[in-house]
Amino acid sequence: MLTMDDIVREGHPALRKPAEEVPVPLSEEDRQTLEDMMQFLRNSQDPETAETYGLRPGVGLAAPQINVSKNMFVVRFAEEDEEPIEMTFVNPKIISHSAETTHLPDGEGCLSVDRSVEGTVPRYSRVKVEATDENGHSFTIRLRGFFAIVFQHEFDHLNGIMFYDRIDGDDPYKEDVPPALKVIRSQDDTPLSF
Ligand code: SB7
Ligand code: NI
Repeated sequence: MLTMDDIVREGHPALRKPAEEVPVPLSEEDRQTLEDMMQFLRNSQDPETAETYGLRPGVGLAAPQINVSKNMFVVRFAEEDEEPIEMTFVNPKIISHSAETTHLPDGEGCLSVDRSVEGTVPRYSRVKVEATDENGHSFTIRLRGFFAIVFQHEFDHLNGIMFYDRIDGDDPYKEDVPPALKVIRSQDDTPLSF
């Protein structure tokens, strides 16, 4: 089982290195790594298990954070009174994003960062993503709200970007600056109907 000891912290080169494409179909080892990562999120979100093993709760985990330099991450979170959403993204690509930007009012944190960093982390409000799941099936999904923000935080890890890189050094609470993102098509400002 993965614990906080498996998570690399700021200063570790794995967090700054662009990750490698994952061969599809996934190897048994890569599938197991993803399962271990998802189990870490489940454990970290269970107050009792988190307390027992000293886990910080997390809604996402990217492979470079456990020193596996591969383009894959897992996300898990629950909206009030709903079953948690669990999703695995392998070789994700951002096809398009909204013009509109957003941010979390209380800023962001990271399991690889053992301090709080204040400031606005600009994110796109909506992203359209193409990726492969743990079974090697490709899918396209449009994300908005908190999910879109978490996706962009994890996607950044695959490119060696930390959330605080996106905070303006001179004006940490500056808003509405479009975040630089690698996009494979173009800007898509069509409203989403879901
Ligand atoms: C706040 C927290 C996260 C994403 C977006 C906003 C995830 C924190 C856990 N991670 O360090 C995952 O990379
Ligand atoms: Ni992080």
